Amino acid sequence: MTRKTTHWIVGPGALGRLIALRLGDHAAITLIGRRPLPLVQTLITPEKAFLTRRVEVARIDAPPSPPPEVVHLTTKAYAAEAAYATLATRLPDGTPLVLWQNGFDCQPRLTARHQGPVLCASTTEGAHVQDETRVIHAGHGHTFLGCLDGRHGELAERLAVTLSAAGLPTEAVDDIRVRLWRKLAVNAVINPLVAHFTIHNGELRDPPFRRMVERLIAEVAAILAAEGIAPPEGEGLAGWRSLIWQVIEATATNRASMLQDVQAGRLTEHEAILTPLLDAASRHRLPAPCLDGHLDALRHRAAALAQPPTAC
Ligand code: KPL
Repeated sequence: MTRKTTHWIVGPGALGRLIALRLGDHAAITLIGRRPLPLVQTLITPEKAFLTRRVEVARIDAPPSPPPEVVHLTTKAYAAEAAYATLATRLPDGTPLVLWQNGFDCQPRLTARHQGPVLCASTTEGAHVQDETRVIHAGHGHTFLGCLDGRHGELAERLAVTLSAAGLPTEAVDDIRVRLWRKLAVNAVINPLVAHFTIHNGELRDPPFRRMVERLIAEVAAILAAEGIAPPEGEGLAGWRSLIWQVIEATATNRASMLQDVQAGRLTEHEAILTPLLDAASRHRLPAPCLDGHLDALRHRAAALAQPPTAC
């Protein structure tokens, strides 16, 4: 019998648990978080099947030994560097690290900081947590995997095979930076609007929101053109319009991740998604008033969340 490789999955939110439960039959998995989770976890598949598995769980300040062969960091973008800092001293040099964060913020810093190969993942798998023991895999997606500087192609290929065999179709790519920016573009247009207006993605097609979507696409397209990032199909503004309206159509009934975060009273990933665009806008002296307004509003909300409630 071939020995299973050991994967640590750090960040037991929806994505982390989805990966853990899918990978569980193909690798030895430990799910690592700030607090212990119940050992028996269930994944409800898009086909409504129940996949129940016993998983190894551990606290991030007391990870198990021996060390893993691969670490998947699946925390929200804003928590990734703190989680990494807690773990880093326990990882032997050379341990491969896979970053599953949205946006384009912590990835270059963690790539520079980690003493070993770092791959970034960009995924359209949709999952949300139902409770402490159940996670819903809402829709099948596709994952791209690659290193920001184009190295470690063989490792990316190997992990893509493992993830694909586990039911998470994954492709190793040598342009992950472009893939991350494309997802960021989609998220920057859809997420702040649906979170602000508390609407499903499909409602963005309706008259009052359509114009707002178009204005955001125009800002994002100009910034990405200046950064040399092309849309997957078509060119310039037309290509970005086609991509973003396709995603809105395909995810019409979704409650986007940022809306889910707002409704659950959690911090949102606005910094990882909007700040890289606005930094690029200011580097290229491009106006981005709509993106700027959304970042401002989301920062105000984050600041209010951080305040202790006042007695009244
Ligand atoms: O990725 C998403 C998210 O919810 O963050 C989109 C594409 C907006 C789908 O809801």
